[in-house]
Amino acid sequence: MKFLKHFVLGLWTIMNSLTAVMGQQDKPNVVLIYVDDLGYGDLGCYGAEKIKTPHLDALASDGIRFTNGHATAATCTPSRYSLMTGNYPFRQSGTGILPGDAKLIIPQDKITLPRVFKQAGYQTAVIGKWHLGLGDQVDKNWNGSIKPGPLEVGYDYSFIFPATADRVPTVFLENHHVLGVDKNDPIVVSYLQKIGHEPTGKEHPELLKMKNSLNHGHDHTIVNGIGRIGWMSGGKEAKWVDEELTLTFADKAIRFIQDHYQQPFFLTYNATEPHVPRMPATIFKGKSGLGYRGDAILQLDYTVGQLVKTLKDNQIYENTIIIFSSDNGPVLDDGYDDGAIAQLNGHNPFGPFSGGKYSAFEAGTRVPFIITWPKIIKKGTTSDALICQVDLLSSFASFLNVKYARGEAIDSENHWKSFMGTDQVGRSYLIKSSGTLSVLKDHYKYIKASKGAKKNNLVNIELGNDDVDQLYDLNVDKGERINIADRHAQKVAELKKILDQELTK
Ligand code: NG6
Ligand code: CA
Repeated sequence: MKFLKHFVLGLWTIMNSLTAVMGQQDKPNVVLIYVDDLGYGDLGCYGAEKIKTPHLDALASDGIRFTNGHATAATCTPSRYSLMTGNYPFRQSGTGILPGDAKLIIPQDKITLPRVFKQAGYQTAVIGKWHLGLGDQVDKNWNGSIKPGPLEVGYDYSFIFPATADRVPTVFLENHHVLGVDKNDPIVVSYLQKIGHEPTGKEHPELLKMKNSLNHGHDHTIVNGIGRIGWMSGGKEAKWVDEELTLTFADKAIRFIQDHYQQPFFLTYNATEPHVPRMPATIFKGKSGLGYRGDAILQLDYTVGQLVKTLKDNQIYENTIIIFSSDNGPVLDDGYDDGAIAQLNGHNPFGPFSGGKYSAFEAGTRVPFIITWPKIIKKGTTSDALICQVDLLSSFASFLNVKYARGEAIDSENHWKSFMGTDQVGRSYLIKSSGTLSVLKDHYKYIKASKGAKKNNLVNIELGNDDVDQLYDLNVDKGERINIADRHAQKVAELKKILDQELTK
């Protein structure tokens, strides 16, 4: 009897651990490729004809191409904030575009997207652009241990740059440390005044290999022949070479996949293309015929091809979910004279939409959105479901059976079925933040009246602001040209009410 009991107990334990192991093995890997300033119309699979993106087009034909996929905001930091926390950016102040020395804005004690995966037993890594702040204060020692950062909000490994490619410090951080720190040449950063003796773009424009656009700024410390926003001194060995940025990130990502192919992993690959300064690797320079912006997109496409190839080479492509999207819409001149306008050659990064980066109009937030999972998702489909990056957190939590406290990630909804292509509806509505707030519901778009500027003249983009309420019917007016608010007072009232309710949550 005693023997039987032991035998049964033993068998039960073995069975349990076997299912646990099987469970882990069955869990799909997840690679989130989150890119910077790529427009709805920038990819072949979204209608671009002047630019060739074969690897991204192949990805789209291997899964679902979404036509109604959104970031929550029209700039980087707020969109990334939502992706990470599952909250709209308007709920927390200080979520606008951050300087390069900002402190971390992601709460450390709440659920985050990478924490969902960690709690489900995944290995998690972020590689690429961060732009969510580092440390607990602005004033920090860049030569020591810098935390909190990605590791304190859910990643097991990070290889990042702090903010944007056009902001100092232009250095890589691996986990808590800047790479290439030299105690005899300490890195000092300031966003208040010039420090050190490095030349600036303002004083020495003759040293620039790429000119700044007039009045944008980007004329502080020169690094690698490019003027940046902010001042930096020291760190000669630590400063990156722009032409090597993507090769460096791609190399780290490929290694991460190779090292973790036997266990489930969540890799966030935050590409920097086609954000300024566009300075692709030499092999891509001049390749697109559209200037460095086009070349940067070719480089991005190539990198995606390399990541997919690595997954295939390790026989894990079939059971890997790849999510591809952009943090905000496109801009041509965002601070440097890089040929984006002069060599546009008829390319239309904005697709059928108005506005662009910084704008409340659709091109600001409606972005390419592709999901593949060869084992499960039907190949070559298109979905018009209303989906948003803020929902990845709740959807993966539900899929992986991860629980989090009520009151956290309050804007993140479970739209797993839409992400998997089995539901064609998606959200009932979405709030977007870009200066003013807007509500997207069915085919209607409401933009709240605002005193903000109508146009950002520096970048030549309409911001979508107006001092009266705007309502557009996107079914017939994707370009948001004909304001029908006056004729549809009831619709305006309905969407306004939704917004008011959201604002008091
Ligand atoms: C803006 C910069 C722009 C870009 C952007 C951040 C000026 C005039 N323009 O303030 O060049 O760096 O910030 O882009 O300073 S984002 O994609 O990271 O949001
Ligand atoms: Ca961006």
